[in-house]
Amino acid sequence: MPKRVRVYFSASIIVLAMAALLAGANPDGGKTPDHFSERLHGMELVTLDFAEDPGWQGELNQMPHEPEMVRQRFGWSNTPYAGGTRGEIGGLIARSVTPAWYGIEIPETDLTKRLAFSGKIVNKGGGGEMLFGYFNSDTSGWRIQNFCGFRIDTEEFEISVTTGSFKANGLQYSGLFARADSGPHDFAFEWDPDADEGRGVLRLSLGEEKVEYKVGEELDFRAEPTTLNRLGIINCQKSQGARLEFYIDDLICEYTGKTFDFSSDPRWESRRANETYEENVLRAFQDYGFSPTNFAGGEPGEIGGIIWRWEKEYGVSYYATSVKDLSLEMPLLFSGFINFRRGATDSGFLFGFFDKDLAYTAYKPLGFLGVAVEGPTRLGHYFNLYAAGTREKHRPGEGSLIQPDGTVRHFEFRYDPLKGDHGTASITLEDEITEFPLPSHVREDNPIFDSIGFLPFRSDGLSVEVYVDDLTYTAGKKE
Ligand SMILES: [Ca+2]
Ligand SMILES: [Ca+2]
Repeated sequence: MPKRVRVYFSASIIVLAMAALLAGANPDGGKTPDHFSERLHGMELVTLDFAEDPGWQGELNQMPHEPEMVRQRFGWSNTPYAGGTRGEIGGLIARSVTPAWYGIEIPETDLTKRLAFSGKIVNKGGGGEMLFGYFNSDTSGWRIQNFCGFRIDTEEFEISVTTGSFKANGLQYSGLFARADSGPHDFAFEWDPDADEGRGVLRLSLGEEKVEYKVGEELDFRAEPTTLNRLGIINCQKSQGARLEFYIDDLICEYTGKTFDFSSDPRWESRRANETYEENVLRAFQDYGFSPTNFAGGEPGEIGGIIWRWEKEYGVSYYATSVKDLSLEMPLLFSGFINFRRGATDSGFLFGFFDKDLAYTAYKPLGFLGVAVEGPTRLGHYFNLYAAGTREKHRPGEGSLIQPDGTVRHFEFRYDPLKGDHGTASITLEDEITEFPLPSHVREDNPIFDSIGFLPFRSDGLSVEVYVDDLTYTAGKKE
């Protein structure tokens, strides 16, 4: 991950921001009258800097667990499994959220260039998965940020590209490629940025099979910031799991023109590729709540952590504090700073006002008003409205995009009951404001909110790591 300067927000700046809000500052800079701030005068606002544990209530939010040992055993191997002469790369690779890789440095490149490599490969099975291709030594994640190559497991094969801005696309399929008993095979991978009228095509051949995939129907992947500086093997950074055994030989890196028969140890760089380490981020073990860290604000102490997607059957999971009978007839607000440190395809969370009794009565939470962070693979994660009455949810398709890049961002959620036909939510993320008129069915249900805080999304899936600090929220009506 590139180092970023952490913006240091002092308490006084927050007070000024609040003063501006109460004075009637508008998202558009105050050009139009905004009575929201006047209406807020009747409401009690609470601001927390989380310097100490605020004593919020939690259910299954922090689940003590033993770490699991991850044993990575991949790199150069003095074996002949992939079909070439003795000496190859590969071994046993385990899934874990913690990155492990083995690769060779290449001159920095991006997706405007043709990127290709070929060789021999054998998939010996075992149940895990691995990625091979061009990547960036400083990035991680699932899907891995800055990647161009393929992924194999024991059931499917995937060719894919992910930009530095977390936009991903690719093709998954099963068949000969994935079968552990079918190799070794010759393979050739290619990213052709000029094909399909410049939108970019991924190609792969393996043995007799050939596939081609057009990635750029909705997005110009070449125009997105992407930095690739290694070619090699990376573990799949999902939750922990079984190990895949595979080997690659007679590799040709077409980008540098180098060939490798691996007859002797090439001494490529590695990170945890031949180590045994403790993995604490384990699937379905929630670990969010008060945290003494300072990822999201200037002073230590914040709320958040690791939030897994979740099944109703696992029980109720939340971390929240009480608010006093808030409803959609009242102006509502929460704001603060957020650091979305790690995200994955098929991960997300909710933050906002909710009704504890209703939140878990349905597949998707009911009785909720706030923000959902979730999104489609090809674009990343949206910072989006999630509103639900007592009968059904309302989740519009688009909001601001938020990247899981470790940046501190300011956010504000306003709900104005008098704006639009049925009330309007305005969500600000940094300098981007999105307005969402509420649908009539949510307003008519008029859910009552007794809590504000974090809720996991359903259903079962992967995790995010996220922190919130210097939170201001509507806690009730003034007495
Ligand atoms: Ca060899
Ligand atoms: Ca703090």
